[in-house]
This record gives sequence, structure tokens and C-alpha cells, in this order.
Amino acid sequence: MRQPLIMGNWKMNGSREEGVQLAKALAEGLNATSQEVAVCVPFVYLSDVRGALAASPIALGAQNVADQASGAYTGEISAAMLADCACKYALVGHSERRSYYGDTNQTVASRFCQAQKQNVIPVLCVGETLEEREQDRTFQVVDEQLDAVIEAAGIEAFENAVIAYEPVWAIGTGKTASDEQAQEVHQYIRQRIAARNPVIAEKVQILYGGSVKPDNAKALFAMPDIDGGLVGGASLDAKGFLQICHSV
Ligand code: G2H
Repeated sequence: MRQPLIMGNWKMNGSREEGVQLAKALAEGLNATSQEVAVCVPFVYLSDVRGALAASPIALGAQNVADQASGAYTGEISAAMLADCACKYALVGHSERRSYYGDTNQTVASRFCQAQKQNVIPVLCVGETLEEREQDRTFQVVDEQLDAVIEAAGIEAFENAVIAYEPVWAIGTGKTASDEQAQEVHQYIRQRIAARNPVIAEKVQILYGGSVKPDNAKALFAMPDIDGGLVGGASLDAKGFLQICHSV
């Protein structure tokens, strides 16, 4: 049985005070259940949010990680620095990084490897654009995104990684993939991993992301290959995010 994982992605939102208050509200409101909860916080607030989460089981994550270990890379944050800030997770290859900041399948693979070297669990984001879906290229795009990481890190790397399927056309648009549309791709991803290693395929958590909200979370999380969610906009509201967390 895979443990459900609900991960908030705060993106570039909020102030220090708002982040601390949100973290405190989550820590106080989370019921003890079987799911794991994490929040991916802007780098500069990681330490504050860590303090606010205190003894809560909510894990800390970052929204990106450098593709190099250390050195003259002005403005970058290394995996070792994230480990130092008690980050359990780091998103890699979020579509906003791919589309606005030039991340490629190769740089995403390097980020993935750097995170794992420091025992930070990479959350590999994959997903197709609307144009790619309309051209019937969803599986091809997801294959390329997955394969770049498998080639760089090996299939065994997925023993200690999470995958997030985020159809780009559903991100922040209010359009959610239907439960069946999401399940179809999740199942495809699991089968692709299974073709190389069925044991890892059974274990790897595959999250759905893209306009997850309190009113659609339950149905999405009920699908057999959807192991939780990567939640953007709706994770900024403590009440709504807690409702999503309690939907598994
Ligand atoms: C996808 C998702 C979280 P939202 O980016 O990563 O954001 O829930 O706002 O669509």
C-alpha cells in the first residue's frame, strides 16, 4: 500500500508573517491520519516555516534545487543548502520552471540527481501542454520527461523519489483533468516504470497536480494510481488545504 502524500506548493506568494501563520494553522488543524503532508515554501522562508511547524509531522519542501553541487552559480540554491534547512523534498521540473526559466529535461535530470545526492527527495513534475494533448502527444511528452531522468539516475532512483503529473493546461487555470483523464496518465506512468522495475512501480507515489481544490480532491485521490496531490493555489488557504489533506 502506498502512503498518500499531499503537498502544498506556495509558489511565489505571501510574506514571512503569512507563511508562518499558514504553517501554524496547518500544524494545529491537521488530524492524525495516515497521509503525509508537506509544504513547498519560498527558499527565504524555509527556516521560519520550519520553526512554525515545530513538532508537527508536516514536512518541508523547496520549489526548486540547483543542477550543480556548489560553486560560482550566483543566485542558485544547492541541495546541500536545502538539506541544511531540513528540507525533505524538492520539486524539480515544475512546468513553470520549464516554461518561464528554461528548464529542459536534461537540467531537470541534473537537479533530480543533485537532490538525491543530499538525501533530499526529488518530486519530478511531468505533464503535457494543451497543444501537446490536442496533438495526441501526451504519452510521448511524459515518456521524454521520465526517460531523461531514468537515463541520468537509473530506474532505482525512483525508489526514493516522487512523481507529480501536472497537465500544464490544468495548472492555475481552474480546469482540472477529469478523474479518468488523470488516472489514465498516472496508470501509464506506473506501467512505464513497471516495464523496467515492477517493484519500484508499485511503490512510487504519483501525485496529481493542476487546480486541485477541496471539492475535487476526494474523487481524484480515490483513483487507483493517484497517490495524493500537488496543490498550488488552494494550498494558500489553511482551511481549504486541510480539507484537501483530509480527503484521502
Ligand atoms: C500546479 C499546481 C501546484 P495549481 O502548478 O503545483 O498549482 O493547484 O494552482 O494549479
